[in-house]
Order: sequence, then structure tokens, then C-alpha cells
Amino acid sequence: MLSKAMTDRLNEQINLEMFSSHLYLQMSSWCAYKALDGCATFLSQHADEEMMHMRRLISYLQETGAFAIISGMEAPPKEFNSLQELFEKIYSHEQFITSKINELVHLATTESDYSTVQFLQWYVAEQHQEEFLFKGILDKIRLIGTEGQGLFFIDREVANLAVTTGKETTSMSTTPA
Ligand code: OFO
Repeated sequence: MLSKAMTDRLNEQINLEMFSSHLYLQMSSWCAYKALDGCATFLSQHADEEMMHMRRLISYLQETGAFAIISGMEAPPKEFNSLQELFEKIYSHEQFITSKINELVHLATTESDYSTVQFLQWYVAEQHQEEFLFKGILDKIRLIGTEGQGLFFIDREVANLAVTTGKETTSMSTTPA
């Protein structure tokens, strides 16, 4: 059984994951509007992954007999000065999400709630992968540059990532693989 504090914090995380999904879908739309189709596809897939992160949390709350709550949330930003700025925002957003996951792990550990500690390990590993993924994209943008054909090559690189990361599982199971 979850404590009230843990239930509240997991419900907050549900909304953070949903916000992440909205953010990446909006960013995907910005990329499509700018004819950056590879980035648009990649970010659209990533928006789906964030919904899966949200659903895992809902399943876990339900499995423990807690009440999962979907709250209202602000609209994501929709204007970006450049593709580099867009990916910088994603990278710092993922670092923020990592800090929220770390807070959850800290609370679960403090409460000796080892079931939730174990459940959260999936998110700890996921955040490591996502920070690595987005830092890699930013490194490529800085390396290739966005002048001339640079944008075209970056879009193609990110399109390849969409093909790779799109094969990830979308299982809702909260049981560790
Ligand atoms: Fe992009 O990460 Fe969810 O958790």
C-alpha cells in the first residue's frame, strides 16, 4: 500500500509524463511545419513513448489500490528560434524529469517502500538512456552545424534514430523485464 505522500507524488509524475508527451507532439508539429520530416517523425514517436511512461504509472497506482488522477496542465511552448534551441529545451526538460524521478526514489527509499523503489528503477534507467540520446543529437547538431545543407543532414540523422528507437517496446507491464 502506498503512503498518501507517495500517491500524490506519483500522480504528479503522471502529469509530468503527459506534459512531456504534449511537448514532444507540439515540437513534432513545429518540425513538420518547417519541413524537417525526420525530426517530426522521431519526436512524434517520442511523444508516444511518454504516454507509455504515463500509463505505466497509472497501472502501478491501480495495482496498489491507489487512485490515479489526471490533472489539467499548461499548454507546451510552440515557438522555437531554431532546431538547436528545440533540442536544447528537450535536453534540459529531460534533466528536469530525471531530477523528479530521483526525488521519487528518495521518497520511496526514505519510506522503506521497496516495491516503489523497484518500480522506479525502470524510470531511472530510462532517464539515463534519454539524456544520452538527446545529448547525442545536440552533439551532432553542434558538429554538423545548421548552415547550408547542415539542417538536411541533421534531419536525416534524426530520421535514422526514429527507425531505431521506434522499435522499443510499448508494453504497459510494470513488472521488471
Ligand atoms: Fe522522456 O522521459 Fe518520460 O520518463
